Amino acid sequence: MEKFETYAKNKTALINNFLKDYIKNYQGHVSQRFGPLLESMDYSLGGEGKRLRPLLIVASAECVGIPEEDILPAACAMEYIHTASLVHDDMPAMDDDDMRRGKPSNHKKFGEPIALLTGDALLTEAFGLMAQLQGRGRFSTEQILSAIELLVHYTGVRGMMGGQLLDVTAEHPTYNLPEVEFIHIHKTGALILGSVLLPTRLKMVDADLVLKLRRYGEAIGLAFQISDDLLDSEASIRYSRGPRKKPKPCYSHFMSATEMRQKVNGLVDSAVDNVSPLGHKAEPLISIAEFIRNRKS
Ligand code: GRG
Repeated sequence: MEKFETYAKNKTALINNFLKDYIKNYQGHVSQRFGPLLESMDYSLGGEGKRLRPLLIVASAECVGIPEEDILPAACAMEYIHTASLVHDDMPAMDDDDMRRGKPSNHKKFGEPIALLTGDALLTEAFGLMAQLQGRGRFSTEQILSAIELLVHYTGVRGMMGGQLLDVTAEHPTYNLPEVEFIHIHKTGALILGSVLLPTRLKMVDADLVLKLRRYGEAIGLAFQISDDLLDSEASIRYSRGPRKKPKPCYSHFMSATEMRQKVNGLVDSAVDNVSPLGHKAEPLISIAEFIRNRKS
């Protein structure tokens, strides 16, 4: 089976080229006066991002039979949304983090007003990228609208933003493990599950395949955030983000590192079991799940 490193290296290069070209194209077409906003978007899109969500979209597309060149606008739209959430999450009103992707967080570099606009612009332009699916002649308008509806579902009130609301308003003395899990499933799991499911809106696929992908996406979505908590709890300084300033609802308040590791292993096993019957088409998804099991960053 192709290892995650090889798979990720090839596909990440494609994704990064698309992201760069998109900004470059903008730079040539908008007033120079808007340059600082594009520079700030480009800054946050760059750095040490793993591109996990676009990689999942490309891998899931492969599983349902959509070529990577056709799905790239949607994969990059998801990275725009994820990056928007990181920029806003780092701001003093939220997590107040000084570092992101191995460099100063957006507001530290550009100031709060530009950081706020950068998140807004990335979120908005993501839907412009989704509209680019139309130009390729491969997807129907109904399919594209259905993919946009899915993106709204997993990004908005019912997904990441709802989860973030609970995350920032959690009362630490009262929250418990089911509540932390509920927050994780929405705050982090939603975009991951949405990434796995998005290609199923762009191609006719049978319900059993959608169910297998859903179970895979739910399992790795939660596993990813638990592994994030695990990495946080084991590190004196968090990978590419620096020390945490504000307490957060997290698994390490309720479980030992060994228990968290067991939980991650159980979820990854279940994710792999769900897509293994799909054969070699599911190999990229399996290698991503194994990356989540073993990740150090
Ligand atoms: C403006 C779109 C938008 C959202 C506002 C701030 C917010 C609502 C949501 C924040 C959600 C959030 C940051 C959840 C944490 C998810 C998480 C584990 C991020 C780290 O993901 P990685 O490790 O990061 O994939 P890289 O940098 O590798 O992409």
